[in-house]
Amino acid sequence: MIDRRSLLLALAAAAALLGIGALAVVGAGRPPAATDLEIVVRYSRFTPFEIVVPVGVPVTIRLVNDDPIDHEWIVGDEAVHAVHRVGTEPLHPDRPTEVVLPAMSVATTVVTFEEPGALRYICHLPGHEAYGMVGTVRVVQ
Ligand SMILES: [Cu+2]
Repeated sequence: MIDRRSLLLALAAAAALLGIGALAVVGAGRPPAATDLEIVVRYSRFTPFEIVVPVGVPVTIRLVNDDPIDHEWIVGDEAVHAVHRVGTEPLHPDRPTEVVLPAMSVATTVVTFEEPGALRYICHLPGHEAYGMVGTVRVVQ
C-alpha cells in the first residue's frame, strides 16, 4: 500500500509534468488574430486571459459574465488603467473600450485597435484587479 508521503510526491510530480505540458502548448504558437471572439468571466477571472487581434480592423468581442456579481471590462494602455484605478465614475458612459457587465449578463462590443502592441483588459471594481481580473490584447499586423 502506498503511504501518504509517496502519494503527495507522486501528485507533485504529476502537477509539474502538467505545468511543463501547458507551457509547451503555449509556446507552440499564439492563436491567429481573430475579429470575432468571446471572453467569459467566471469566478472573477477572464477566460481567455490573452487574445490576439489584427490592427486596424473592427473586432467584435462578446463578453459573458457568468458570475452572480457585477464586473467591467476596460481595455487600454497603462495610462487608461491608471485613471480607472482611482476613477470615481460610478457607471461608464458608452465607450466600446469600457463595458459594464452586470451579474449574469452578456454584452457585445466592437473595438478597432489602431496600433500594434499590447494592451490590457482589467476589471477595476474594488479588489478585482488584485484578485487577477487582468488579461492581455495582442494587436498584430
Ligand atoms: Cu470584476
